[in-house]
Amino acid sequence: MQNLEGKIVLITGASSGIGQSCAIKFAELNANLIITARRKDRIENLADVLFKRNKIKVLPVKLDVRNFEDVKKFYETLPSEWKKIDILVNNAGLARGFDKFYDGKIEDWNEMIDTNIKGLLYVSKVVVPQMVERETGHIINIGSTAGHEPYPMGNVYVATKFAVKALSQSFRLDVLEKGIKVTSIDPGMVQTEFSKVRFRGDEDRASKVYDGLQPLTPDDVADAVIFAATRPKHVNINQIILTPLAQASSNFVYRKK
Ligand code: NDP
Ligand code: 8X3
Repeated sequence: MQNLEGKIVLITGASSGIGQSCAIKFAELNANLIITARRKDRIENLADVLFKRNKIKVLPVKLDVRNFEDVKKFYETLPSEWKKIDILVNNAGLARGFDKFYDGKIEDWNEMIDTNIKGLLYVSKVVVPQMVERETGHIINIGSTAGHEPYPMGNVYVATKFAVKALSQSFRLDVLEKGIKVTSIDPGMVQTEFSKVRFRGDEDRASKVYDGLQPLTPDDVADAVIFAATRPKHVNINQIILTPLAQASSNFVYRKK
């Protein structure tokens, strides 16, 4: 595996799930990490663990990706040795609610759109110009199988992940001539805090989502991220779609009774 020693990796949403697993795996490859999320205690604890375990530099920064002024300030106030970010993992995201669109809540829609689409754009807007200037870098967006095919009651979440797919493809076209890589990692069902967040803390309902099948783990997804991030300079992984064995697509899941 390629060593990423000296590279700077920024991961959004590193306090849990896929983002946290990515941080652990990038640290194992000796990259230096900027880890962000809103839950400061979690990213500070993770930073401590990774610093002690892997002897890398880790900068935990509290950041809500929905607020452009905060995102701008986050980048502007980074110590200069941290500004040359080599790999950006746009992972922060969430689903809220599971309703027919006509029963959906406006505040849920806004939260998903503001986080999954606008947050990804805001972070990319502040981080990518230095990649363009240096003519190097890699943007890795976490999409979803939901960005390929809608599922009933997925509506607005699905739309945000279709948007992520469109943005990944658009970013690729826009930065091609600058030698910057763009990858979309599109998982199916991964057991993280995702369903707990979607159902606002209802653990019972959240665990039922994975009844009768073995879901992906966050490490499975992080492995795909690391694969994309460690290809030779001339290779761009455009997209990886990975699902549990029991899930053929967004809509087709086999559950053992
Ligand atoms: P988790 O809920 O475990 O993690 C989500 C992460 O996003 C947390 O670290 C959370 O941090 C962060 N986050 C949410 N909102 C914000 C915000 N406004 N600002 C900054 N950070 C935020 O879920 P997953 O690990 O599963 O989700 C990660 C990504 O993977 C998401 O984009 C999701 O859509 C995608 N995905 C998940 C799948 C699944 O089945 N789990 C499948 C396909 C894609 P904090 O709350 O501390 O801010
Ligand atoms: C998140 C997973 O099952 O809602 O993208 O499509 S799912």
